[in-house]
Amino acid sequence: MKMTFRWYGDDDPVTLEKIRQIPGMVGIVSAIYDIPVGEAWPLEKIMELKGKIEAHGLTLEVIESVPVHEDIKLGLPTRDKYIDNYKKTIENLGKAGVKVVCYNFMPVFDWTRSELDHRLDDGSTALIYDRETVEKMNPLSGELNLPGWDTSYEENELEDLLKQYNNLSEEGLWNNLEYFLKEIIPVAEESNVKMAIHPDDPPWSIFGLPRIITSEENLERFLKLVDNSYNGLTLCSGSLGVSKDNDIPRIVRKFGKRIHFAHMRNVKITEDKSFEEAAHPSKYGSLDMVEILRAYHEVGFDGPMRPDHGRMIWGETGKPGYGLFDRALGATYLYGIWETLVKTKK
Ligand code: CS2
Ligand code: MN
Repeated sequence: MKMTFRWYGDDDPVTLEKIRQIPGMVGIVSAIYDIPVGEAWPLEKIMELKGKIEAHGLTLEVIESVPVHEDIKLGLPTRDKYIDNYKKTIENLGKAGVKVVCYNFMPVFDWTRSELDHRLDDGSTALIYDRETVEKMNPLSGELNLPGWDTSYEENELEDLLKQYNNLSEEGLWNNLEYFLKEIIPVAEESNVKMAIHPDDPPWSIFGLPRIITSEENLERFLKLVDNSYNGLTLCSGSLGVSKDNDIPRIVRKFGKRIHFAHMRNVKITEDKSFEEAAHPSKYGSLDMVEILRAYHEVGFDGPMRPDHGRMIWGETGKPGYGLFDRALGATYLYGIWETLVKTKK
């Protein structure tokens, strides 16, 4: 396992200098943030990113994410142009030596929460998801703005986009995903870049939009769409783990070699379809983090792993879920468990 950390580029207050000082840290997960969704990423820009990271004694392990244009998810005739650009990006990433690309196939909205700074008993703040609040929310009102959401929509653009999804069922989304995979996976194999889809977060439909990367059964269906190891998973414990039906250690053991990237996050299920993000240690949430890591160890996982969202602690402010302190604590906690597993191996 290689311990990695997400870095949002030059504007991130969590600098590479700081990340480098986290014990056990070897790699960076990042992206190029100033290229509009759908355009190809030039090799020079990728090399520039890689150079910056390496100058700090770290390696560029994963690109998270190369976003998928909505026309691809919608299956519009214009998708082929965007798929060609996506292939070009994969080729360029391969040329730069990037081995893993994380992406997701969630219509319109990436990860969603109802509150970004919910105060927990210990005085820290965390991201939470309350089913009733989200059900009452109007995604067009702009009342919530999440770090993963595309905010570049012009007036009415978002509304029109949501309308286009009215006629798309889950099966329609599956078809569009299959079309996309059949195009890109051969290029990924050729470029030696492993594609790793991130599960939907939360793993159920929101705002009436279809979501399909949600369960063990659907992950299996996904992997069979193109049964090639370059078509793999980002296994995010926190995304899948908010549904009691998803047994994460079991999923890790089942899909083992098809998992190319591990996101470790603990979550506390507060009631059905409601949850709080918790500190990483098992005791604070609903997931058994040791069991999950034991499963990774058993399947011989040697890929990148990162602590996922953290709480805001010690007065830190910044991008919700992506401060330094709690994620650094998470990383060292995970690293400690891993060291124990390695050293006690019979
Ligand atoms: C989130 C997402 O759970 C997570 O890792 O922070 O933003 C995630 O990075 C994307 O959905 C991956 O495409
Ligand atoms: Mn994740």
